[in-house]
Amino acid sequence: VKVYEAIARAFVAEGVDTAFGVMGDAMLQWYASMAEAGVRMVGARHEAAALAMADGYVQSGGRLGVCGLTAGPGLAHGAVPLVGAARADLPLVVFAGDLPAAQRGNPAVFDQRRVAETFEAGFVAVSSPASALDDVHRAFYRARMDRRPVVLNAPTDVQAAEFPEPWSYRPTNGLPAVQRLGADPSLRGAVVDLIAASRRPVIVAGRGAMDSGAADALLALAARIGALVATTLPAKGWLDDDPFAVGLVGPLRSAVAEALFDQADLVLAFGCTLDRYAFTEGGLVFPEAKLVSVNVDPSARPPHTPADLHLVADARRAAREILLDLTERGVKQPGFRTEDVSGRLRAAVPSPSAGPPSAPLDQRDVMAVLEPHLGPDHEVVVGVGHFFAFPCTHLRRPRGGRFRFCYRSGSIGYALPTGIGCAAASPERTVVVIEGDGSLLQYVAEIDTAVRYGLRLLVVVMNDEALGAEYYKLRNSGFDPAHAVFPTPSFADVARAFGADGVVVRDGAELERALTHFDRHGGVYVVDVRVDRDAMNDMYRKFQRVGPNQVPHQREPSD
Ligand SMILES: Cc1ncc(C[n+]2csc(CCOP(=O)(O)OP(=O)(O)O)c2C)c(N)n1
Repeated sequence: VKVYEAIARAFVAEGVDTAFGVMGDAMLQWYASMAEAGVRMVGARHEAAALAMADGYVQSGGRLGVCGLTAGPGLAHGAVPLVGAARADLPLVVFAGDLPAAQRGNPAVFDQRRVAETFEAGFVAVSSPASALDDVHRAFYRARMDRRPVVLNAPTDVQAAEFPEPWSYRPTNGLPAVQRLGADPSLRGAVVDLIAASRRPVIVAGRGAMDSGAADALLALAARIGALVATTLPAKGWLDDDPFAVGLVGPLRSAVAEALFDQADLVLAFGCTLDRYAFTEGGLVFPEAKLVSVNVDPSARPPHTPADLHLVADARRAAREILLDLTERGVKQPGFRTEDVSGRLRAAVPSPSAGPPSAPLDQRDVMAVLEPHLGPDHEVVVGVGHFFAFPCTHLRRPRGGRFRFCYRSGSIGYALPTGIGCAAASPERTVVVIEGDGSLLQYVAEIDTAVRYGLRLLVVVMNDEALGAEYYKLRNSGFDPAHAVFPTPSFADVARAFGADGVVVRDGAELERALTHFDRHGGVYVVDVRVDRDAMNDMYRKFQRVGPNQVPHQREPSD
């Protein structure tokens, strides 16, 4: 048995049944050994896309992801989604074939350790045939326990050596993923004091709270202390059933939330990294409030927003324990939960997009037509660009369904591959990718991958025939925005060329017909929606100080 086969067997022992990658000299025997051991190998067309697929697979399936990349340009191509996965705390093992040191001068020799370090991933080298399984074990252990991508560097000379039998491997997949750390009781006491002294508290829940299953605990706590309930973007819509839910924090917060947040005197942030987008971008979100952070791992990335108190604890456990403390001390207060606030949240907010859908479509209207097509089995993957704000502000999360975002490296282009990873992880669901035209063209070849693996995938292209983000920024800085206008091909033709299907739509009725077609027929379907290039999103309006906040309050999702 060669070392690459022994390693592939260890991956299988770790419970890996699907992996993503692009083959190359430095890892093709491992790739083939994985396939022959029964692993579904999803061969992408580009390494960055392969890694983004693994990211989507982890996000959607909640399981560790695996990606195999070759030496030199292989891993380097994957660098940007690697940093995205690192910042999203995703457990991933990247099998990175490498050339032996003796091959210096070969163009495919890149320093993989430095790539991993620069792009914030862990690094484990397979240093000898005898240590190979220990090295694999270390990579999986660190990926799972640190919740981060780990580059498993495997030089070809070590891979091709005979494995010194016997093969014996103790997998890490039985390790408990969630450990419910409790908070230090005296610090908890300090939080209870802050709550008792507060009049207008807000609970902000992030992805960590969602992962810990803290919904009931947080809503019970919020009810007792009279808190408004808000979420960060990754948890968008998660708690919207609560009558005092006010939607997102950050620059996409609604007008009514913004006015209420201005009055908040205490924020309890559960499972949030306190990043700049959620709390400070576009002006302080909670200008008057004390801030308490509850997070299992406060050291992963230092918070951008300073908190007054950090509880190192699991969100669900901490919320329950704080609630018990409050009950014991007899603290119960109306806080923000008054008739007045309730009335403001129930008041209808007129949609700023006017009248019947007409060409070119306003992106808000696209969301309105799309929303009734989404149900509990839908996962909506949103890319990066000017269009990004529209699903955030004008599309509600389907009850039970999910949003997935791919903004953590700041890169455009990853919604399609991330969606492919989601679809591979969760074939029982329907993945809807919302992507810009410029972004989609970066990894458009992955339509081929989606077709080859027979996925069910709807791609909604918000096609303004421009790099819309740049279009507005050029205009704002006094340049001709036409520099950012790029006519596109018909994405319906592009889809058909890859063996998928698609349609170009220019008004609401055509969009409705296209979505109904996909609901009935499935497959990989690309809807090229021609949208109004000049309808600015609310985030840009905010950053460019164009009039008052018009983001509507999104009430609980429809059934
Ligand atoms: C890799 C990368 N290149 C460039 C950018 C800068 N950028 C941000 S948004 C954007 C426009 C994307 O265009 P499109 O996908 O059509 O969406 P739109 O902004 O038009 O809605 C660009 C080029 C980036 N974020 N990442």
